[in-house]
Amino acid sequence: MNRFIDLRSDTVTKPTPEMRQAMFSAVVGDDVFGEDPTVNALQDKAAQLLGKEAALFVASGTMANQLSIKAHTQPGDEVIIEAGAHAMNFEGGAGAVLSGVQFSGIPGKRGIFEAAQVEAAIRIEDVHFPVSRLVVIENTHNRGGGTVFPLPNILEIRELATKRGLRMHMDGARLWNACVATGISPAEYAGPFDSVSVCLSKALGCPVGSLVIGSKDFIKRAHRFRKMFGGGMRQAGFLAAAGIYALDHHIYRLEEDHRKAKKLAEGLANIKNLLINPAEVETNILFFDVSPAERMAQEVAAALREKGVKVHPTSKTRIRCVTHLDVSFGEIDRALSKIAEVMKG
Ligand code: TLP
Repeated sequence: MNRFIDLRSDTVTKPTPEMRQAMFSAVVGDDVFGEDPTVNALQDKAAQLLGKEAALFVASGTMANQLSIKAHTQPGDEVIIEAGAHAMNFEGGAGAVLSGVQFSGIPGKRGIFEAAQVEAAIRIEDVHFPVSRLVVIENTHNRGGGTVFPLPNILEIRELATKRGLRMHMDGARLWNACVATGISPAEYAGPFDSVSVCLSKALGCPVGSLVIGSKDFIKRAHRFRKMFGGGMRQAGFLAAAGIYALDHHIYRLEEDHRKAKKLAEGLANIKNLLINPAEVETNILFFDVSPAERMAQEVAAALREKGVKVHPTSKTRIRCVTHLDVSFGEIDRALSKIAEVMKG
């Protein structure tokens, strides 16, 4: 059988031969001593790209988010975040364990919320309440369906946050997709935030790596917590070299992944007994629902796997597909015909 068409996530992308070459020839040193020139170059490049003072290379998107939460808050603080956000739901309860914070999840429309909702969630000064400290925005929003957070909303939320003394963090695991979809630069998107996390390991082909980006003082605090969380790496330049290569060569091509997702969505819309609105597909993530067929997502995913297509069931009836570097337009066609076969029963 041919290799699997893997639509579970854009995290499955593998380094290209050129990226492997860049990794192979990286000049490295001990980053815990601050002496890895390739890590330093990646951090400088990322900070510059996002228009901030400094950046810190970390092992994962989870670590980037949780270090940011830790660096912005005190135990007992409350973090205002969208109810389906990754940092609240899919990071193993880390906010509670590592930072002692609680989350106030506000319902978004496919992950997007408004300043008025943040305002309603801010606690008044009273000993009974936790202290509202941080607003987290996920852009693009994973469970929302790869939705782009509109910049005007962000600017309104920033104005409110400044007035009410709140900090702002962006979970930009897929910020690159938002930038390519809108033409808004990473620096423009990052401007209103006190900190941003970005990932290199999603859709860009890197084996490992994320960055936390912010002011020099913030990064100094995050660096201390990275040490505490056990995340200091030594000759991490081999990984950072992949990141530099990805930032230079793999961002502009995300536009192709977005076209693949649209094509997949439009094809799915033609399959009976399956729910999807292709107009809602903004980037590389889409969800479809198999409830009209009275099928369970797990069972559909298992049947698809038998036919060489991997997808990600995310609830009883919802399935996620993500397009990326390692899936071609031809494979999208093949996946569509397999999905049609499986949905016929
Ligand atoms: N998301 C992964 C898995 O957790 C499911 C995926 O396949 O989408 N923020 C956002 C918005 C994310 O989507 C993810 C990863 C993370 C943070 C965490 O990144 P990692 O996996 O590097 O810790």
